[in-house]
This record gives sequence, C-alpha cells and structure tokens, in this order.
Amino acid sequence: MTAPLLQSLENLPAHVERATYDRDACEPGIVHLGLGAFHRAHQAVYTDVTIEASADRDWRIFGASMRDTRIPKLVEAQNGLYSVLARRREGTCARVISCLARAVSAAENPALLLERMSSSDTRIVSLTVTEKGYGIDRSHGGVDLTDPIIAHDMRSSSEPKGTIGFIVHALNRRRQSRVPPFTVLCCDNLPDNGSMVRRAVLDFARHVERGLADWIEEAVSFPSTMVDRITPAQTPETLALAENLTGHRDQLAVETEAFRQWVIEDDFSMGRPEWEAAGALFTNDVAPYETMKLRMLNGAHSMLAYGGFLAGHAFVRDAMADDALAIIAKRHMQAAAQTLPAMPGIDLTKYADDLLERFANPQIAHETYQIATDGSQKLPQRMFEPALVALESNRPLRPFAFATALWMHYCRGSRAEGDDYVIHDPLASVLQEAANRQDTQAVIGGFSDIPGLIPRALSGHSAWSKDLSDALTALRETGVPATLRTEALRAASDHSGHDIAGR
Ligand code: CS2
Repeated sequence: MTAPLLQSLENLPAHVERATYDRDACEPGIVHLGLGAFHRAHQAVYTDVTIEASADRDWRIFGASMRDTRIPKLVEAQNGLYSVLARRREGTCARVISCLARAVSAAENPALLLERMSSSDTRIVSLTVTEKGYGIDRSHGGVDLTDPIIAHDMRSSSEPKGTIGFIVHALNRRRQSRVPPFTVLCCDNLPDNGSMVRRAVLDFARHVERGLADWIEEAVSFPSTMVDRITPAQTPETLALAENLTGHRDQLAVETEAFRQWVIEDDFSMGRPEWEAAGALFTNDVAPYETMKLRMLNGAHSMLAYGGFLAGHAFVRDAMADDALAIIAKRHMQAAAQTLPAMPGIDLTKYADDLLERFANPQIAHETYQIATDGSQKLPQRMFEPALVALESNRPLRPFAFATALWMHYCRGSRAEGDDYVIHDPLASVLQEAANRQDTQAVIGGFSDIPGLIPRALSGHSAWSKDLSDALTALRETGVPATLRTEALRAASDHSGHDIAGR
C-alpha cells in the first residue's frame, strides 16, 4: 500500500517534531525568492520555530521559485508542509515544517508574485537565488546590462523574470501607492551580501527612474547575513527516508546536518520575526562572520569539491576520508583563518575543527560535483579575496593557489579518457576553452584574461603565478592522486607545530 501524501499534521508518528500553532491564523509576512533545499532547511526552519515560540505570528512565508516550476506545484499539493531530516552520526531527527503558506512560480505567474511583493502585508523579501542569481557585474558592482534577464526586466515592469527586476518593480509599486518598503534580506553566500544587493538594486533603479533610486537609497533596508547549514541536494534516498520516518510521501523533503547558524544585521524597516528564539544571532556587524565562513568553510569546501571530484570521490565525506585531502583541507582553513580580521570571542581553531568534523559526517552525502558548480561565481570570495589579503600581509598564498589550480584542472570537463562531465557555470564555455589549452602557461593566461574574474593584483604577481603554475604543472604531468599526496606532505611539514591560534 502506498503511504498517504503529506498534507496535514495529523497522523504523524509521535517522534516527528512539528509546531502546534494554528497555521490558518498566521498570515504570511515574508516573500521568499528561491525555494531550493537550502531555504527549506534553513530560514524556513528558523521561522517555523520562531512562530511557535513568539506571540507575533504573522510571519509565514509566501515562497517563489525563480525558474523551477515543479516545486511550487508540490508545495500547493502538500498544503505547504514538508519534512526536514536533520542527520547526525547518532541518528536522524525529523520535523515537519508548517510556515510555508503558499508558493508560486515566478516564471509562470510573475503578476501574482509582483502583487504579493507589493502588498503592505509583505514586510520582508528574503532571497536564496545563488551567487549567479542577481545578474551583478562584479567589476563595478552594478547590474550587468548585457545579462538577458536584466535587459528584459528593464523593459518589463509588469512581468519581470529576475531577482533584481522583481525587487525594483515591486518597490516602485509600493512607492507609487505609498506603501512603506519591505526589507530586502539576502541569504546567499556572498561577501557583504546586503550591500552587494543594495548596489545592484540602486543601479537597476537608476535606469528605471532617478527618483525611485533616491527613494530606495533613503528608505530601504538591506541587512547583511551569514547563513550556514550543509544541505545536499534531494535524492531518492531522501524521499525514502522521509517516508520511513513520517509515514507519508513527501516530495519536498530535505536532508541536512543538525548544525545550523544564522547571523543577521539588525536593520529591518518593517519589523522582523524574533528569529533569536530559534537561535539566530543579531549583530550590527555581520562582515567578520561572513568572511570567516566564506573563506574557511566555503573555501575549503570548494578545494575538497574540485580535488575530491578529480580524485574520484563522489561525496565530501569520501574526500575527507582521503588522508591527503583531509590534510590539505586543514591547511586551507589555517591559511584562510590567517587572512581574517581579529574576531574577539571566536575560537578559530575550534571553528576549523568543527568544520572538519561536519565535512566528515558519514550521514551527509554531499556531492563534490554539486559544490563544484559555478566556480566563477564562488572563487572570487572564497579564494581570490583571501589570497590578496595573504599577499599583502606576507602570509602563505600556496593553499589558495593550489585550490585554484584544482579548479582550473577541473574545468577541462574530463577526468580521464572517456570520463567527461558537464561544467555547470555561467562562464562554462570560456573556462573550458582556457582549461584545455596545450601548456600550463597558456591555461593560466586564458583564465587571467577573463574580464573581472581574477584580480590583476593577483594574476600579475610573481609569487601567485609561481604557486599556481607549480600546482597546475604537477596536476597535468603527474596526475591528481600523486599531486595531492605531494601537496599533503608539503602541508604537513609546513604546518607541523602551528595551529590557527598561534598565527
Ligand atoms: C557549498 C555551500 O555548494 C557550495 O558551494 O560550499 O552550499 C555550503 O554547503 C553552505 O554554504 C553551508 O552553509
């Protein structure tokens, strides 16, 4: 007999956590763009726990998928309910989340989404649309006018397609009808993410109407955030586990680690949920936390993803079980820690140890190939920015150059004769062309020539060029496993006796 579809909180086994608030009595106060697994495992969980704990309950989420048309249909079919499976070594804890009120596909129903964003009930618009989802031109921080979605949205105020277009056109409607602006809450892994989105929104708005841009500049809050929860993509095993634990079929189930962290700048013009009730940390300066996470967690993650994938490891946990990669990951975190500003009260050695433990979690099947996507959007903040700091302060560059060499080698799109794979990246064809050039210097030259990607101060520096060229030559001439072994030996001898605290 097939299990019933998850559509209500009734008939769930006692061990499944769930909230008890009256869903129908709580109105949506948030529009969230980007209904992927990460949002469902992170912000939605914080919000569900918060609504349960506080008296101020009109903060359910009206979600929108930007491209995916399947998820909104599933949300509607399941009455907004889905389970989050928190997986730790000792076992899995399931919670059914109730705070998702509705969902819409931005591509299929832009008018409804725009209407909802323009309503005075919407007090926050939050975002997880990935690094590439904004159409930002990083060379000047404004929007990329050559991006087809940005160009389309400049012309279409009633049926936009992209994140920035929806935000600006919805804000414009609110301004015209004298509704106060919502707060824009970016939850993507970008440095200073609030300011970054603010710059793009202002730039877009200036192209629409100067007065609109001035109003946004004056009235709209863009708090920055640091978000963290390792959440692999859903697989058939996730669905089977969800059914096993909840007794219901659940097409929206997500599996994730037990750990979660959210640091938020406390700057909300129309109020906010008391997310601290669910463990969020509010502060006036998110940047140090965000930089720490991007350089130590995400940086080491990318290194493990490229190195691990090239060495034949499907999951991060397998890469961590490869002694050479585990040593290089630890070195990477140590080097990243040395580029950070002082963070009183934060023990970076413990942070790194905890990260290594989280990466090795045997219950989490996080694909190296998934993390390897969109390198051109991730490496600037994960590798190049810390490398520049290391350069200026005479700290070791090698770990960042080594990880960059792994990425370049990965961009060839083939591991061995016949083992080809697709590069998912907005710059895929340019990267792949550069990566497949005949000799190391031509490859490095090809990547360095991509406008706005690798900062000149880095690509033009002899120490960086030497480390990068040594690593890439070794990968090309001696192969991946041998290069990883040699690098691990080097890392072990360079770092014996040092730890992060001793920096
Ligand atoms: C990962 C992140 O896919 C990636 O690039 O590094 O999604 C990472 O799992 C999260 O930032 C963890 O919070």
